[in-house]
Amino acid sequence: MKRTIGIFAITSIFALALAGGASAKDKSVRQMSHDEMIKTARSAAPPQISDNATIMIPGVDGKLQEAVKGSNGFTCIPDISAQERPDPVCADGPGTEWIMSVMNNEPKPANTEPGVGYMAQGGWHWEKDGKVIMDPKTPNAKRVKEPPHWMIFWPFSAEETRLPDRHVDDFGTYVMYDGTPYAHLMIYQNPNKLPKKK
Ligand SMILES: [Cu+2]
Repeated sequence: MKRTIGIFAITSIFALALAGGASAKDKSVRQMSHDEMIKTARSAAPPQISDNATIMIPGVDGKLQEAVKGSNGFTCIPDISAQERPDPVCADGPGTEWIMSVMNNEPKPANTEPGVGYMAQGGWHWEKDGKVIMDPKTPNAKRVKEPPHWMIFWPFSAEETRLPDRHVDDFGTYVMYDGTPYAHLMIYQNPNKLPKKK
């Protein structure tokens, strides 16, 4: 997951979409119906998690609001990066605190214990010199589409864990945003295709 541009950006993009009309090719969240947004949000995680999750979707003002009340402590959101292809996420309680901190541009995440998050449709991030960076406005930042993955939200250290601080091609497990309060573990394995437990 990348650092998002925040609620204000989502709001203004939403307004732009309304003014400019929808492109037929890519269906971003702002062009979706209420039900399509819910379906997209749920697609981030396996059904045993997303079926009973709380669903938050952007209202007309762009701000997230609860569309479905869940029962398992997970929350799913249809889009976090406001790109042309949505990147839905489902996360548990601490994971959702982490995501909300990113979206609100807080200096550090609010979760006090590790959280888990699923992005089975992949996500977006920005890189410079091979390393993932938090600010998409960094000069010469390159946008990268992430494959399906899941995450553990805790400030892992690449040095202490001996894990890399960047991905190789579309594979690997690595510490994203290493050395920052938003460091977290990225696991490039499709959470919707995990082997069944025996
Ligand atoms: Cu990430």
